[in-house]
Amino acid sequence: MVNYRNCRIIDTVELRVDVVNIHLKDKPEWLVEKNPLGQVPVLEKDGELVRGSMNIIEYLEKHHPCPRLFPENWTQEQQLLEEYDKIIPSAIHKFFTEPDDVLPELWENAQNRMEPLETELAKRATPFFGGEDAPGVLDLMLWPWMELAQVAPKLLGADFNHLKFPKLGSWVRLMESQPFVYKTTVDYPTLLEYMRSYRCGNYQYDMGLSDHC
Ligand SMILES: N[C@@H](CCC(=O)N[C@@H](CS)C(=O)NCC(=O)O)C(=O)O
Repeated sequence: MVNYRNCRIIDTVELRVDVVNIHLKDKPEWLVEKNPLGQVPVLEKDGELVRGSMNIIEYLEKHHPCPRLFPENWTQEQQLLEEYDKIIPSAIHKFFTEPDDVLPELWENAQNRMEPLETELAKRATPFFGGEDAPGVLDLMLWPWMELAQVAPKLLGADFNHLKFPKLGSWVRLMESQPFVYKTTVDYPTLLEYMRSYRCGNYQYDMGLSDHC
């Protein structure tokens, strides 16, 4: 039982998993047996339960060390990820729930929160957060939020601002072209439709799932 974020990691590690998608507004009773918090993701392997996306990545790194997910400077990267996790997801989540009239303000706020990502990419001077050639764990963990950030501004008739975020914009294009992304991703129009339906209280958790995990 995995979620959106971990699907990309699992595809990168090239593991075979049986994915059980959960309707989070109509959860099966057995979910709390797997995770008392009633949350996804949970990975179950030979009776062992691993809960939470970071714990799952650590588990995969330990049991499937090839390809290596964690860079040498993982502690430093982890701090950065924790920092981003405090500001980016909460800004994006609001687009699912907040009324139309506050959307422009929300987008302004979300863009402000993305500025550290642009600065970090400029500082690193590499196409990926993980370096020159391939995405690292930071790229993988940030992507789901940045993917939603491509769609969220469309709710207010705007677009992701590539002029304001040139490095992040190039990174988005590069990430879109990664096989593990397009193999596990729902296309932007479907994602937008999902966001719109969620905003109306119509929770379409199965939307776009036929070809993806
Ligand atoms: N920090 C946790 C967050 C887990 C989480 O918030 N999961 C959400 C879905 S992305 C969930 O299960 N929400 C349903 C609920 O809380 O009832 C992680 O990264 O695994």
